[in-house]
Amino acid sequence: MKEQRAWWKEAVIYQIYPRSFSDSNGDGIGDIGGITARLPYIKELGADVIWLSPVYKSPNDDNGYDISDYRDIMDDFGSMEDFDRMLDEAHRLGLKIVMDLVVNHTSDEHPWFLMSRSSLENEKRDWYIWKDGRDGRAPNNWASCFSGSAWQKDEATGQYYLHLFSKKQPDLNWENPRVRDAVCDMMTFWCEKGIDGFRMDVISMISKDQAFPDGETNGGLYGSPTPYVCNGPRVHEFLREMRTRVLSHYDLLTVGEAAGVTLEEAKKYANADGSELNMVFHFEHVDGTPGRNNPYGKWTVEHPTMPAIRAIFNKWQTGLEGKAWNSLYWDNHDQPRAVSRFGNDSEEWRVLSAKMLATCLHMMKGTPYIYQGEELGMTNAPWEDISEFRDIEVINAWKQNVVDNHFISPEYMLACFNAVSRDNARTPMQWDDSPNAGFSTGTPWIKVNPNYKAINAKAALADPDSVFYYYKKLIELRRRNPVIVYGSFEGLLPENEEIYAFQRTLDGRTLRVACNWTDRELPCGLFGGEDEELISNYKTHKAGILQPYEARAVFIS
Ligand code: TEU
Ligand code: CA
Repeated sequence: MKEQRAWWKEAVIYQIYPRSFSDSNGDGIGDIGGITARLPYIKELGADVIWLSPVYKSPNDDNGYDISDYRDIMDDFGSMEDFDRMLDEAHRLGLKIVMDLVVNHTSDEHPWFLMSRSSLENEKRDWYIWKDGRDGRAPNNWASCFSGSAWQKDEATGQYYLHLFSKKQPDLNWENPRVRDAVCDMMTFWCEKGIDGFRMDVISMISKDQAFPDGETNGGLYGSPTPYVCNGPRVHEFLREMRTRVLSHYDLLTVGEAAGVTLEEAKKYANADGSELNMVFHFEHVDGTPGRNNPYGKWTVEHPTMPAIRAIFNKWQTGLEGKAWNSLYWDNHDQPRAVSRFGNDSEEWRVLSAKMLATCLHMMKGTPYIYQGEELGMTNAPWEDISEFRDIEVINAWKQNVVDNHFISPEYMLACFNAVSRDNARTPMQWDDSPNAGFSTGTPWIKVNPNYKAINAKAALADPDSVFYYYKKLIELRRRNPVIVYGSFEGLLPENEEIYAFQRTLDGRTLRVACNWTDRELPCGLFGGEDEELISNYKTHKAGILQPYEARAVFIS
């Protein structure tokens, strides 16, 4: 099976979370000026595309994922002129820019919602999802992803509106064709500016089961909306419409964030026939462990095991082969730091295990995403008190589970936040060892990880053995070796609990990859004397052995 070539299959994407990337004016908040100044750094790394988390006008209830004007820039980040300058400069350097498209919901401060909530008769009433209550309570039992009910009663009319995220993020009603018109117009506005693609926020959730049935509670306080909002009845119809009306007119990278997506659904979203999107992000390797029946939802302190992670990746690698395209990621702004979660962030093993994880992911089939700081091996932060957190998910979960319901002990809740909270990804980018890690001359909006004196970009750029240069090499190898992009995938050593191994084959040439996920030496018979090494995180090898966290990618003869 010959894969069709495409630039977005060959590319590597670097994700920027603007608030935490680089502050150019000393107000403690990262901004567009900061990004523009740092573009040469991304160029040096070798990434081809930047995915920008939202930079639109927003009251920042959820750091920009609550948009009040899709055609303007957030005051904290700068102006539209600043944006245009950044886009020009990126293009001049040969970097593409992919925008975050957040259209499952808007901010409650968006003029559309202000009109919609004003009266039952307003022409925009039907742009959002309004329902009468049931016996003085919410229309159904659905939980919001950010704790509490997914419904908020609005005093002006006495009806409830749906918000699958915070109550300042009301869900748009995609059943209404005027809403779809407005979204398409807005997307065209950005495409005409010359942007290079869209990462579509929770795009799997835009079509709701119109019966709005109660969800299963599993003994919890609220029911799960997942089966009624993820991969809903009309989602593929809506995306095909979007393709016809907007996407097909431009040469874009499109990636859907697809909470709740299954392999079968992904084959539709990312169909190789190009009818919907280029690829989707699935969540199985980041929230499939320790398992969906955790009474505390996502909150856990457990480390996922390699065999569990491998089973998930291998299923997606072989399942989409020739039918759809994978996206590959460990880290993003919603996840804890990969080296802390999947690797080993101790002083002894941090660098080796970060390189091992990078090898494992970048040698798989799909388009790799790197999240700011991942290329430095940045780690989770030590959180000592609830007051240090900024994420609405953490703040609401603490209130619901600890303060209001005594459902989770404060000690355990804090341990869970240390292990998996999103703020681990949102501490400022560590540029150098000067105050605030060189992120800002003011007071950062969120605390800086105290390990910045050792872990920072300046130190990495001065050290040829750094995690940074290892990522740079992985990206270069991808450019020179089509087998990394287009080769078929085959899992190896399926019974081995500690070595993740697989191989890729193209035009009769086979690249074999083996990664030791432990801090011990392990026997491994996958490599022989004649092999030609592509990359490894060790300079010397031991015959028949993988050293602690050793990763190797080797052409076999
Ligand atoms: O995330 C949606 C989503 O399903 C999860 O990543 C979710 O935020 C996380 O699992 C909570 O535990 C997207 C954005 O990436 C996220 O930052 C936003 O908060 C969310 O949508 C709402 O726009
Ligand atoms: Ca700033």
